[in-house]
Amino acid sequence: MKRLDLIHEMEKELKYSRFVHTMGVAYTATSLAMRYGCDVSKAEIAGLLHDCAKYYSAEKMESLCKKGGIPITESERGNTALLHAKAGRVLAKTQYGIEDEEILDAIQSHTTGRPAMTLLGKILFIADYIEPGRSQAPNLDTIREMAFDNLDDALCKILYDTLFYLNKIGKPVDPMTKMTYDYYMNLQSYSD
Ligand code: DGI
Ligand code: FE
Ligand code: FE
Repeated sequence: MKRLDLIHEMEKELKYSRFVHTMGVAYTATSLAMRYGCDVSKAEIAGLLHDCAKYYSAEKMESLCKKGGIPITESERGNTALLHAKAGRVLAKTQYGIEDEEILDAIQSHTTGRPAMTLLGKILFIADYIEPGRSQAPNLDTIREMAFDNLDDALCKILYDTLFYLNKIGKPVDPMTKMTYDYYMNLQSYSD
């Protein structure tokens, strides 16, 4: 699907505030791609499609994952906040014709992250957190500056703040979020 068609599809598919968030993620991801030498067009597509499954029911998300051959973990079952990322991967491929595995992987990991993400994966994960429409998360000014200075520092800070926030509101941390955090904190301590 062409760039303008994808944007038009998202405009039709998502509610207005989610569409504006989506555009914010797309241009933040492209800015980070320019900064770090990642494919700008792939970053834009990943940004445009990352939340494409956001408004499906949990049942529909689960059936999409099944159709796409993507296993669901116990902690994901019934949890749309987590499932929309995996379901989004399947929809990006089947509905929007995306074949690029790196884009599909980035969409799949955009909520929890995963160990050893590609540059595109990290960029999408970070862009989703810092796009201009976000205002609730703590330390946003610092993290936004960090993202254009040292991508892995920004990644660790986001993961740390996310774990802290989930603990504070008493939501269970998905094992993948914890694994991602451990993986990147470990890398940081070796590079110091
Ligand atoms: O889809 P967005 O709102 O743009 O952002 P997102 O895909 O990063 O989803 C954020 C939501 O996901 C937010 O409600 C917190 C939730 N979340 C992120 N990591 C975890 C999590 N929820 C649980 N239970 N466990 C996690 O590890
Ligand atoms: Fe999302
Ligand atoms: Fe998002």
